[in-house]
Amino acid sequence: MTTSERSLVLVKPDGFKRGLTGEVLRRIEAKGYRLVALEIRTPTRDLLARHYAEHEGKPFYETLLGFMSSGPVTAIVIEGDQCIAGFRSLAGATDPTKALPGTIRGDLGRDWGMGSTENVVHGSDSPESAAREMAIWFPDLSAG
Ligand code: D4T
Repeated sequence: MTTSERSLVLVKPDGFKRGLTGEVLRRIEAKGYRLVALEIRTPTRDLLARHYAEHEGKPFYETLLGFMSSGPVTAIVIEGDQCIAGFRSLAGATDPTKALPGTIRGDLGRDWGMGSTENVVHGSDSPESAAREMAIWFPDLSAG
């Protein structure tokens, strides 16, 4: 049985600035996931407050929003069998220093000591998060 699904991926401002969008797309396509939508934009604080609503009030919230609104990001919708969990595996652990080699964060990220976790990419963590995040970043995208 296939369980084709969609996930929201972001190449965060650190990854965009370092020219890593192509490398992230290469890994997504090499894995066999399909690109459904792609847009470069600098997110507003309002959009980020919706995206990171679950983290409001946490100690890292303000630095996280400051970092994520600091420049362009590449927002991508991917599609494929179990691509939500699959992309999380490709991305690796949240802390780029601890992320395993072979993963995007393990190969391309490290702790830059900027006060915020600059870990190259974001990927939705559940079907519910994916639906919520795609509605925020790509409100005109049809569910199909
Ligand atoms: P995202 O959501 O960006 O894909 O990352 P994760 O799913 O791997 O991690 P998360 O939701 O727990 O954290 C969201 C975002 O906040 C930053 N962060 C997180 C941070 O700056 N300091 C912290 O202590 C934590 C836990 C990094 C990712």
